[in-house]
Amino acid sequence: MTILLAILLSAGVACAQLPQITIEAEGYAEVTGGTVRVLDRAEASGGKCVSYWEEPGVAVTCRFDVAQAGEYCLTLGYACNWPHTRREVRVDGQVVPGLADVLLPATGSWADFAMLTLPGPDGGRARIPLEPGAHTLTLANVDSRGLAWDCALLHGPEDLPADAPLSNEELGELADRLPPAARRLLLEGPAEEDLAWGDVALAFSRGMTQALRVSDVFFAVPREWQGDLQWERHRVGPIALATVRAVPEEGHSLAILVATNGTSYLMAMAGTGEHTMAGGGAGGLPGPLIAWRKGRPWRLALRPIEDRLTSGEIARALPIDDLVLSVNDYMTGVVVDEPMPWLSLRWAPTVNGDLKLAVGKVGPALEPGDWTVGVRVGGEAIVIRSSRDVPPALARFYGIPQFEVRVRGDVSMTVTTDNGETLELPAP
Ligand SMILES: [Ca+2]
Repeated sequence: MTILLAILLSAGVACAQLPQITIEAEGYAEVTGGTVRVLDRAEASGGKCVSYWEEPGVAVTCRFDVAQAGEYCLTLGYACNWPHTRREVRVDGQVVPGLADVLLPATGSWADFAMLTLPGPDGGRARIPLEPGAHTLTLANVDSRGLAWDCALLHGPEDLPADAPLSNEELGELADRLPPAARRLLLEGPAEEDLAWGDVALAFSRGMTQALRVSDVFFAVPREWQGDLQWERHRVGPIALATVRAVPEEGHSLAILVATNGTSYLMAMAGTGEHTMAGGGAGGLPGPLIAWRKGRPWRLALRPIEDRLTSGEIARALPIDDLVLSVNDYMTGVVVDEPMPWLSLRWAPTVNGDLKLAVGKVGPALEPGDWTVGVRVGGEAIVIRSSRDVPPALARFYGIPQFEVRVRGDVSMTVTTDNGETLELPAP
């Protein structure tokens, strides 16, 4: 899927999407300063890569053609079993400013090929201005270490073949496309009106979750959600709770329970009718996804996640950096193109009569130990609140249907209705 992320290149000037140019290292035109060997590698693009060029100064030059003028980003495909290696990057024989000594981190083994978008001097990505016509790309060995060079991609900034470091300007432009609450959390951190505790911060707008930051990973909902929404905050033991209730459409109701112990995040959704989560899906945790690495923001490439989801490799858990998103049923993922690209993860709720429940978790684990909340259903509205507020006996006396929701430390859940019906949600 084409990712139409129209990041502005410079103030007030929108960049037309640039075509992606693929250069296979094994199709090189010239090798100087030494020799290389072309290896067959099934994991590599085109099934081949260039390797065995440990001598200092050996340089591999490839030819490529540009059809459309523009400032291109450069992504290298390679494998490296050293802790890292270094290469000088030249275009048309000239060293690209900032790319005289590019660090290529280890990929795990000589057979593990990875993509790296080369960083630029502003903290973002390197930009290489190219005019239409024939050009050359050269990689030169500057540290006497090996490199299995597979390919190079020249592409516009809207393309994300790999995770990309963002400059402060790019981060600001991305934030400007988010709702105000999400923008604030991204750029300024949690505010007083957010649910914030430890590594977890949630920003709400009109009661709806708009953004989530867990440790160094940021999620955001890129659109406002309409509806009559209310939310409250509680504490149950070591767990902070935020509850949201809504009537998104006539005849439907929705409740969302957000729980955090400061390092993990749990979201449980209960609803009637078609709606159990904003966006129309059974459950979701939308993007865009940004992770801070060594204090710098990186835009996470959506394509690999999407491929993994659609290929069935992702069943109930998705690692994002050092965090894990897990749900109570199988996930699906789609990249939604409007109004800006975002990744929507969805999973099926467990159904019992008219009540639907789904639970998802971000983080390694919630603090061990049981805790309990009550779910009160009054008319079309569902209220999740601390069970201590409405004792079951009192609820029965007033004829208020009630659900007891027990969320265990492993994030499995049991929902018991006042009729004694029990609904089990396995741990994600
Ligand atoms: Ca190749």
